[in-house]
Amino acid sequence: MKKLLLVSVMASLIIANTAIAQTPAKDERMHWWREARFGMFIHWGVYAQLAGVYDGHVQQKSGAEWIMNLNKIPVADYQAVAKQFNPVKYDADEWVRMAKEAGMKYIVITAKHHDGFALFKTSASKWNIVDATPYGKDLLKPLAAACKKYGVKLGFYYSQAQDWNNAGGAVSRKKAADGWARPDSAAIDAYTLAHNGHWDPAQTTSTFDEYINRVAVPEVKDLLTNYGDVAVLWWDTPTDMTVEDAQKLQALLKLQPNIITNDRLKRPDFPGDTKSPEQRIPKPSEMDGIDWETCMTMNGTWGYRASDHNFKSTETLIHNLCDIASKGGNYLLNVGPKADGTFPEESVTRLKEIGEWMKVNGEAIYATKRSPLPLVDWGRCTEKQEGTNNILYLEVFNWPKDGKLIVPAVPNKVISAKIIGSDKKCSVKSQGSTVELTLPETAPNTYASVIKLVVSGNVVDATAK
Ligand code: H79
Repeated sequence: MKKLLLVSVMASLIIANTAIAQTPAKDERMHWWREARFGMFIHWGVYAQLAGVYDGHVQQKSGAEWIMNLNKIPVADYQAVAKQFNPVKYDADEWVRMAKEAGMKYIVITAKHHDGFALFKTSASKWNIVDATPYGKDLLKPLAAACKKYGVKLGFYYSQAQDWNNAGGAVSRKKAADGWARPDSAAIDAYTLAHNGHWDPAQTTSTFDEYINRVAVPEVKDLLTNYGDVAVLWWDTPTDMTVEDAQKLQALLKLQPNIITNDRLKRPDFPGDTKSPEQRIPKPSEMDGIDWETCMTMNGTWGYRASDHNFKSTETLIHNLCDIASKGGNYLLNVGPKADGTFPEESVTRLKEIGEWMKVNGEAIYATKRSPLPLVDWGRCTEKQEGTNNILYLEVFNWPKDGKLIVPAVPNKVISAKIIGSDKKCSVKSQGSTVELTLPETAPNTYASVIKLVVSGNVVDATAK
């Protein structure tokens, strides 16, 4: 047992060292990402055509990008859906402009999700936008061009292991969360149990190893070769991956020496650069000294589900962004475009409103560091160094009714206090290590009002550890 452990520790050291030898220092690679704080996730593919409806059944819950697996749709039937996928209204320039105006600094798009459908031309498989749909054009090429034009970084999500259409791909065995099952579900259930999750014989005409060599490796090579700079490779669900499989994919990353990857290639030997909490914001102490990014849906699904209008409010989304920044993380906020190539109306409105807030208050988010303050009940705090001074951005969610805002654990001399985007006065009184601000009666911003407090010297970290 001890020997095994030693071998595995040595193996991870070798892996880590190779990564360091091939790429610039991590701090250098991570620089833009640590300043960016806010990005757009895009989940798009053939599932958008179904929009959460299969065979008359309307998916009531969760991810519509899982519809093929949840409903055990036969491979041939799912591939027939692609014959209708024709996103003639797709305008990559418009998408990137919307991300940019929302204040997002990078985009990560599902180049291939678990259904195996490639949004790009590849010779590794016919199951791609050019060969399998009437649209017939690469979707990532114009996106890469628009990202370059607007100075937005482009990243690719790639489901390296799960692939429900390309033979040999892995399958995670899941049932519909809303309890629905096909009439033949008992037989299908038995079949999936006996076939490592696969429900269609067409999925097993090849081995997982062959799938990695035939599909995943060449497709990732295509992605890292044909689209200019790729800022992020976002792996997902390492189902059935071996260390050897992961090494083959990891080796391709040298094609993009500055690329940043998450921790989902294969656990635990391939930690990547960033941790990736999904649909949750970690506790302040959980991610100390770690680069992390919370990915989250605006409603209840990643891929477009026509019946889901249950969107988070703009206020919640802005509060989430502040919360994440105050804990030192990034927010990767999802949009699930429709099959015609347009964003859902609810997403467009929210992106616009977030953008208006960011235009005024963005300095409280970009290039800031986690809060040095203990938890406060009025909102969140981010921090930035400015020469020998320290800027505390106080994002006030609950505007004080009595006009007094208490900032604890700041014994430093206060240099100035200003409400961002407002001419109204804000006076300051320091008492020991407490700063008391006297604020105007009403909050200047409906979502979160930011006060920029400049103090002399460093604010000592007083967060609960
Ligand atoms: O791409 C998004 C998800 O589809 C993917 N990761 C994010 C970024 C993901 N793959 N697997 N998982 C998340 C974990 C498993 C989730 C499941 Fe379910 C629970 C599958 C079936 C039940 C969520 C709920 C997806 C479908 C229903």
